[in-house]
Amino acid sequence: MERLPVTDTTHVLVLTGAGISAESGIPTFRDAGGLWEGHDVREVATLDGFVRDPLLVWRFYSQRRAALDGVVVNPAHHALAALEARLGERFLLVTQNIDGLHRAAGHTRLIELHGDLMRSRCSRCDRPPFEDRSVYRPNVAPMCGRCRAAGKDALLRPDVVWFGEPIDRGHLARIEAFVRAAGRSLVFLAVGTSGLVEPAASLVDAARTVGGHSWLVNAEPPANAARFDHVVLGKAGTTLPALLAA
Ligand code: BJW
Repeated sequence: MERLPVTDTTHVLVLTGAGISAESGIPTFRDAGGLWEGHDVREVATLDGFVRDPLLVWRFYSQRRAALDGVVVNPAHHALAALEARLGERFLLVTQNIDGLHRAAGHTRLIELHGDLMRSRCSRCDRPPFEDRSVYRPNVAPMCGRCRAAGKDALLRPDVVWFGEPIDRGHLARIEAFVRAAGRSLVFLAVGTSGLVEPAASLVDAARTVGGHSWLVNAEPPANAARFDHVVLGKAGTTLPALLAA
């Protein structure tokens, strides 16, 4: 079995997607039986879809909140947490997942690029996003209490990033700084992601630009597989612990 090449100077940037949580029992998006099966992506993953039918979108996210109950981290999450513990400042994890499992595994050097399922924010006012574990009834679209107190009506929305919405510039700057500082000592590792969604799908190119090496662990070859130096096909829960063994 191959091992990720990690020396005393190696910097590791990890990108994870839905595939890493699959063995915790959370469906991916695009695989058969996935979260979007039976859904039009434009209806549940864009602001326009939310404006058109907030009840449908809240049903989708409330079901996902309910489904997280009792879900636990799997060996792939643990293997990455152990790598962060070994590397410290030379490690950064970027996840597209909103399930909070990397935090549960103990990561601190973590960027949740697409938000957090268990947070909501107002679709109108600038109150900061807040923890919200509520599973709303199917006929309820929650309203912002702060706006209501000011005599206005405004919907709450999940604190996630939908298609067409900007990624937090602070997150992108932190990733860029890490990649630049690492230079040729960078190892980029992508795990369980289809390579279809930007800007995450192009991180592999940023790693190549600075002379780093790129690795991919995925159940099947994703859209951007040809852009990686090393491709390891297999399930993250079994493959990653072996690849990252000290
Ligand atoms: C396993 C496994 C196991 C299964 N082990 N593997 C450039 C070109 C073209 C378009 C664009 C572009 N730049 C931006 C865009 C537009 C758009 C985009 O990417 N469109 C594409 C469709 C072409 N991007 C955006 O709009 C983004 N915004 C942006 O870039 O703004 C620009 C900007 C930046 C800064 C300032 C100002 C402006 C936002 C994208 C937001 C995506 N949001 C979603 C929903 C989040 C909330 C939620 O979770 O509901 O994020 S969409 C959805 O896709 C979700 C996921 O995080 C994301 C990626 O999915 P992922 O993780 O890859 O899952 P799957 O299911 O697709 O794949 C799983 C994989 O795992 C599969 O390959 C399996 O084989 C594998 N697998 N089991 C290992 N056990």
